[in-house]
Amino acid sequence: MATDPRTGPAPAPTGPLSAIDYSERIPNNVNLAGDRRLQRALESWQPKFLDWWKTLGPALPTQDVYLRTAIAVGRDGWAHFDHVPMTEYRWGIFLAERDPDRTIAFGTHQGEPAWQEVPGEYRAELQRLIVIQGDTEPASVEQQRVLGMTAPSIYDLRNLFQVNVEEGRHLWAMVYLLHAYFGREGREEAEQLLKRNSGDFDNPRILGAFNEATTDWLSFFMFTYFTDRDGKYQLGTLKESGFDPLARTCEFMLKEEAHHMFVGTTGVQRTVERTAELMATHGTDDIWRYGGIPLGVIQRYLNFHYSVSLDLFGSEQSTNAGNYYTSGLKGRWQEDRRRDDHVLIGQNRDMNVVRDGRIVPQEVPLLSALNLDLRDAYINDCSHGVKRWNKALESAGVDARLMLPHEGFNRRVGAYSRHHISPTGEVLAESGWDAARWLPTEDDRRGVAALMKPEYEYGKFASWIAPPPFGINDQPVEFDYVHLAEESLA
Ligand code: BYC
Ligand code: FE
Ligand code: FE
Repeated sequence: MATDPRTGPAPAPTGPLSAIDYSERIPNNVNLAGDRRLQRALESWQPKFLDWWKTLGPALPTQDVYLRTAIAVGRDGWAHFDHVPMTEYRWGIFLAERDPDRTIAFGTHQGEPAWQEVPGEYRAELQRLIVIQGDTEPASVEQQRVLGMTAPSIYDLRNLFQVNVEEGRHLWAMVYLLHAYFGREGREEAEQLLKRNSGDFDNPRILGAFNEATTDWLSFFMFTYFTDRDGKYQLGTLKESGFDPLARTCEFMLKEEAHHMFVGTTGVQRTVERTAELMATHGTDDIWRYGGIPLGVIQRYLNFHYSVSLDLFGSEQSTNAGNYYTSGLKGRWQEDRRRDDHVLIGQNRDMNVVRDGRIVPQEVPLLSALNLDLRDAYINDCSHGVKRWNKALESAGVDARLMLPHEGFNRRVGAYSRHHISPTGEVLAESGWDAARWLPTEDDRRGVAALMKPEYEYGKFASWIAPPPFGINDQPVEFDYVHLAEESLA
C-alpha cells in the first residue's frame, strides 16, 4: 500500500514489543519515544484529557482506588493491582503483540499482508470507524459520572471506577490511532472526542445509547451487561481488521472488556438474587417496602437497555457494513472460525421483515446483512446471562422469569423501527400502541432512586443487592477497595 500523502510516512514498525514503558509521561509499548512529533502531539492532548476527566469523569471525591493497571500485553501477568489516586492512573497506549506474518482474512484483500499503514483509498472509512468507536468510550464515563454518590458498596464503587478508567484508556487507544495514522484530520477528530458530550443538546455523542442517562445502579449494571457487550462484539469485528494497528489495539481492549462484562452479569445477578430472596420470604411481588427492586421493574430496565443496545448494530441491511467487509476494514465475529470463502459474494441468508402485519423471513444477500450477522451472535450471548439470572429465581422457589424481549421491540434503527412490536413479538397496530408500559416508568425510576443510598462501610451492601461471593484479585469482599476523600464521608 502506498503512503498516504496527507499523513506522511507511517510510524516505524515497533516489532513484537510487549513490555510497557512506565518511565515515559505516556506509558506505551509502541516505542513512542522513537517518534518525537507523535509523542509531542499526544503530550499536548494529555492535559486536555485530564481536564475532561476532572470535569466529566467520576464526581465522587476519593483519595485512591484499588485499580488494575496493565504491565505487559502478553498472556500472563498483564495486570497489576494497587491503590492509586484516580487522576494519577497511568493511562497509556497498549497494543497486542504484532504477528509479522499476519495476513488479511477476508474480503477482496484476503491473503495479502495486513496493512501497517492506512491504505489511501480506505482512509475516510477507517477514520470514521475509529471515531465512532472512540466516541463511545468517554461517553460512557460521562453517563456514569454521578453513580459514585449512590454506590451500593465499596466493592461496587471500585468496579465502577475500574470500568471508568479503562473506558478512559480505550479513548486513548483510539486517539493514538487518530494521531499516529490520520494526520491533521485525525488530531482534529481527537479534539472533538472530548468536545461532544453525552446528552448534550447541541453537541451529542454519535450513537443513540450513549446519550441516554445512566440514572442509577440498576441501569449501570444493565448498561455494562448489554451496552458494553455491544462493545465486545464491535471490538471483535475490528480485531479482524486488515489495518493491523487497529486490530492489535482492539485485541488488547477486549481483554479489559471482559471485566466490564463481569460487572454487568454479576451486578444484575446479585440484584435478582436479592429480589428473589425477598419475594420468597414475604410471598409477594411488591418488595419495595422490604428494600428490594420488584422483578417487573428489573424486566422493564432490561427491555430498555437491550432494545437501545440492539440499535447500536445499525440497520440489518447496510451497504456500509458490506463495504467495510469487502474492503477488509471490519470482519465478522470469529472470522477465523467461519467455514466459508470469507468473501461472501453471491451468498444469501434469511432476515426477518414485517409484512402485512406479520414477521416473516425474507432472503437477502449475506454481504448486505453483516450487521444482522453480528447482532445474532450478540443476542445469543445476551441470552446466557438471562438463563443464569432465571436460575437464581428458580433456586429461590420463585415462579416468575426474566426474558429478553423480541428483537423488534422498541427499535429506532433498522427494519423494525417503522413498526410496533410487543416484547413477545406481536406486530401491533398504531391504535392502542404504548411502548411505555414495557419500559421503566417514572414510578419505577423514582422507586429505584429511593433505594440508591450509598453504603460506604467496608463489607456492607445496600438492601437491594446481594453481596458477591468473592472479592477482586483474591482480596476479601470487605477489603478497603476505595479510600474516600474526607469530604465524601461527611
Ligand atoms: N445511533 O448503515 P447503517 C462500545 C447511523 S460500543 C445513531 O445501518 P452502519 C462501548 C450510522 O452511523 C461499540 N446513529 O449503519 C460500550 C449511519 O450514519 P451515516 C461502539 C446510528 O454504518 C459501552 C446511518 O445511521 N463501536 O465500545 O452499518 C461502554 C446508517 O446506518 C445508529 C462501534 O459501533 C445509532 N444507534 O453501522 C463503552 C464500531 N446506528 O454513515 C464503549 C464502529 C446507525 O449515514 N461503528 N447509525 O452518517 C460501526 O461499525 C458502525 O458505524 C455501526 C453502524 C455498527 C455503529
Ligand atoms: Fe470500552
Ligand atoms: Fe467497556
